[in-house]
Amino acid sequence: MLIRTVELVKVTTQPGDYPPPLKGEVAFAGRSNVGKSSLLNRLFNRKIAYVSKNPGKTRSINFYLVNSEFYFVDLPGYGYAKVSKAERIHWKKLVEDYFENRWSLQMVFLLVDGRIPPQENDLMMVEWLKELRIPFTILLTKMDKVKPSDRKKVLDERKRVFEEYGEYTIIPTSAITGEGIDKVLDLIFTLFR
Ligand SMILES: Nc1nc2c(ncn2[C@@H]2O[C@H](COP(=O)(O)OP(=O)(O)OP(=O)(O)O)[C@@H](O)[C@H]2O)c(=O)[nH]1
Ligand SMILES: [Mg+2]
Repeated sequence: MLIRTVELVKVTTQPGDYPPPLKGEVAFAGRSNVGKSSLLNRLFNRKIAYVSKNPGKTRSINFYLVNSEFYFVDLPGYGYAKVSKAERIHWKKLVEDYFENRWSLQMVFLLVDGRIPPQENDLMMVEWLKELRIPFTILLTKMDKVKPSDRKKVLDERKRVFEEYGEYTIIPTSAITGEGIDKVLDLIFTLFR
């Protein structure tokens, strides 16, 4: 299945303020600056999600309508140090409501920076998703920055860390080279079929 049309149909900062559920929905979560918006653009094959060198750009939940049938949802990033306590609390409320009440959510793609070991807040996300029984897949981002000679070691190490939590699919990706993009799209369209 191909992505034919993409439209940003809803930007929300209010818990519960979502568009009507459709045939399928997946969401993209991860630390600020991990590359969520860039990966979405690559999946969509167009520059529609806002990308910046400064972290903390996506503060809202952004719903992208794909092929008039499905949503790909860009979640606000976590772990950005320069965010106030009030904003952190708001983030938690917003994402918590989405995770707990959005019954049409089928899978979360948890983006983790492939260049560095998973951080404490990444592992907290894993715990949280497990607790909520939301199926998730781990996407290692920015793999173009991992030296080919380190690649095997990096992949083995990441696998070892996440295996402590359960059996999860881990897909290495890059918004630059397009690595992993077809795998992610295949997985999504298998879910939506
Ligand atoms: N080398 C490399 N850089 C990337 C990749 N993906 C994203 N970046 C860069 O990382 C920075 C952050 O990318 P975004 O896509 O805005 O990250 P985000 O997760 O949406 O960030 P927030 O919206 O702040 O949560 C930008 O400078 C991107 O160009 C990648 O696959 N490879
Ligand atoms: Mg973003």
